[in-house]
Amino acid sequence: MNPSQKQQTDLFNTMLTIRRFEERLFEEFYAGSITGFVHSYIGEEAIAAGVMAHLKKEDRIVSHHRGHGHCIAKGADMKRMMAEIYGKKTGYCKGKGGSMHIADFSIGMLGADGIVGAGLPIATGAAMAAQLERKGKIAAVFFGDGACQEGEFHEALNLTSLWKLPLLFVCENNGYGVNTSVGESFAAKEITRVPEAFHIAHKTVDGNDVERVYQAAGEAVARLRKGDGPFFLECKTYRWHKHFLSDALPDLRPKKELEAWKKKCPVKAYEKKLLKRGVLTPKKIAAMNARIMDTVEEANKYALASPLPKPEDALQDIYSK
Ligand SMILES: Cc1ncc(C[n+]2csc(CCOP(=O)(O)OP(=O)(O)O)c2C)c(N)n1
Ligand SMILES: [Mg+2]
Repeated sequence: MNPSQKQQTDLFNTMLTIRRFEERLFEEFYAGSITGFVHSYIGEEAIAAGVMAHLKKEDRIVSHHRGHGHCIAKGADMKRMMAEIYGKKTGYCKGKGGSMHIADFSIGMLGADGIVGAGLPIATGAAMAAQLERKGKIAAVFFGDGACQEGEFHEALNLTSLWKLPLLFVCENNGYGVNTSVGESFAAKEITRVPEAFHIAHKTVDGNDVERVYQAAGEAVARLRKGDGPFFLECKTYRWHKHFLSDALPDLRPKKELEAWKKKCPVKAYEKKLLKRGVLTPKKIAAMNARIMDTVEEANKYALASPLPKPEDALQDIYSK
């Protein structure tokens, strides 16, 4: 299923929005306005854009520690996202969650998680709820290659396969968990051998090619909505920045490898393709970029001007005391 011209423009717009949002965030982070953890999604934008293009507002997703792209693509409010990352009271979790805990149930974004693999059982539950609700809803879970080494991964594969739950597994295989490569840490070598053992249909695509992701996700979502059980989509990609912005550990990945992947920038590559096809023009791209920059700037100003939560509110809105 090929995207229409409007869908092509939307895919590009989503990727560019994620890129500009994070670039602005980095400026503030390095200027010292933001503290704590920020894991960058730059380089992996095509996955969130290509998958989310097939999800409805009521479909539920679960993200992971590198989750800004998923939030934006699912339609989260950028002001509340930015405020949360700044730790401000106007943020999605009133400033108590930060970058790794942005959730918006009203758009089906069930949240992100700092615990590697912890989103998988939550998403399994969301898929079970969708099955019980019988309204054709599905769930999707985003996780890294590193999460495939966790017990929850195998539990989620087992239960979703046994009970034919409508869960789309989206493995964002960027080749590394922090500085450890998949080859050094994963005995099965090819991740898809594992869902295969659980009789789960799967596909591996170039995660930097948004149309490849879009097509594969489209086929997967159609199967899920028909009730054919879970689907495993592996997207091969690469993160451009070190594990998290303030990480004291140096980036030990080979420089040449990073440079080669940067040449495969998902945003630039698609821009080139859409210009060649005549779907976009330099003028239209400039206008889109200006619109996105304005929205990002507005979100940043909102976050900067927002108050911090009060110390006496520390025990409010939490699940246990
Ligand atoms: C259960 C658990 N183990 C270890 C960590 C520390 N940790 C945080 S992110 C990460 C790497 C995760 O790699 P991957 O799942 O491939 O995601 P990526 O960062 O590459 O996007 C590790 C080991 C953690 N947060 N939770
Ligand atoms: Mg990884």
